[in-house]
Amino acid sequence: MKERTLAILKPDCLEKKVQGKVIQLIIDAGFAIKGMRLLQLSEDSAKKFYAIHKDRPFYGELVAYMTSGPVVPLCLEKENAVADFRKLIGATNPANADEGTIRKMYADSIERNIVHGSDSPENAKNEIAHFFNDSDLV
Ligand code: IDP
Ligand code: MG
Repeated sequence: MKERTLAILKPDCLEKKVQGKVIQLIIDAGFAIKGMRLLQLSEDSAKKFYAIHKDRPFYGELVAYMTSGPVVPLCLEKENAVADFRKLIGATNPANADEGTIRKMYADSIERNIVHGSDSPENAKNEIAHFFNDSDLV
């Protein structure tokens, strides 16, 4: 059964100008792009998106990083999309990410790690709704 997940190409991905390469890797891994936007996150929107981390020590820096430049949210679809996308991006800390993963290839640090991926189907639904109306998705 097809499933959807939310990806975000983070500000460092666009700063490094590797968004095209990362999108190609996503397409080559079999994900269909159902929605794609280019936007600047407001502080309020970033805080809301990462509210689950509000008590973590890195929350303030995370919000500052995610609002430091434009981002590209993507709604992706394939079978087992949530788990398979997490596999494609690799561990949060690129130092621990497997060879061939997007974070291993492009990320600099545990914070500046190029890409977001939803961690459960339920969170994916909420995260997709953060950026997309149903009518925006193809
Ligand atoms: P995930 O993106 O792999 O799901 P989470 O634990 O959900 O990782 O953390 C959300 C984001 O917060 C990470 O992608 C990263 O940008 C940042 N982050 C996570 N842990 C740390 C940390 O220990 N220091 C600084 N930033 C962190
Ligand atoms: Mg997470």
